[in-house]
Amino acid sequence: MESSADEISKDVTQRLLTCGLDLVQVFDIARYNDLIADHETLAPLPLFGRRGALALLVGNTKALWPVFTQVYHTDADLQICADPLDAWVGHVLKACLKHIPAESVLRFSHDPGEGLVSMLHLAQASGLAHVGPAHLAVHPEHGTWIGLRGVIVIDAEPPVLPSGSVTRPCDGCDAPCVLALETALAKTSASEIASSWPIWVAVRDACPVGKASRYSEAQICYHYTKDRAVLHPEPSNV
Ligand code: B12
Repeated sequence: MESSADEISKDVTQRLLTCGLDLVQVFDIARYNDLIADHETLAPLPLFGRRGALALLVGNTKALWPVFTQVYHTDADLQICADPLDAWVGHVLKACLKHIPAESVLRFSHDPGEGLVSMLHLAQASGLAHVGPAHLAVHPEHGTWIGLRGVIVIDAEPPVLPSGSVTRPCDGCDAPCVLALETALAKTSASEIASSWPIWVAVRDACPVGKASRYSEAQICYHYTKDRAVLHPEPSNV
């Protein structure tokens, strides 16, 4: 008998939570396919011959950092990876897939080329977050302080969810993030973020939502610069 969306998503959510991947949004992947239908460079995700299919969007808040740095500290293989965070997320999600009792497809935020998925469109389609004017997903509780890691699409019936609109935390906001983004773009090109990251952090800080969810300085520094010096679990870095 086919496992229900509820059973599968509860099990996956629990497994990922212990790995610091504390945002799991259950939805119907048909909503993403509809949203990107007219997009020139994005391809639809599989429906397994169904009208809709169960999907789990996986992300994180600041909860990821202490878990990840602890694992990094004790895992020699991870320490020699080109991108340890992407590698670890890959390991965790692939391990999780083995427990799903149906055919599944996994896509990562860092997948390039033909495998590219738009995490911002996924955030919007799933209802996890609203895409704000500074091209960032804005979560109703955590604001811009979330990472979006991957999506699992499963050959199972999708949940029956209300078709109502996503919570839109940007509605009624005078969008201070736009000025911060324009300031950052005036000073650097987007490809130079690592060398001028504080002015890019200001784009996130400008958002009035989710201030309490701001990442630690070490987590911020790592995400913008990939500086491994901050990958240590000392109390000052978590
Ligand atoms: C490429 C990319 C970038 C490029 C964008 C270049 C461009 N002009 O498109 C650059 C290097 C600038 C960038 C910067 C950053 N990014 Co980025 N990026 C991505 C990535 C890998 C792919 C985006 C993409 O191509 N989408 C598909 C295309 C086809 O969609 P699109 O509709 O055409 O374009 C979207 C984006 O490109 C963006 N966009 C379009 N034009 C511009 C212009 C500028 C200046 C920026 C910043 C963005 C932007 O908004 C569009 C709406 O969805 C995604 C992960 C993913 N797989 O989605 C992360 C992602 C969107 N980035 C993310 C982050 C966090 C950042 C940074 C804060 C740096 C960092 N890693 O910490 C900065 C600053 C962003 C900001 N707004 O302040 C997060 C967003 C989290 C959130 N809360 O929303 C994502 C989801 C990665 C993740 N693991 O979580 N990024």
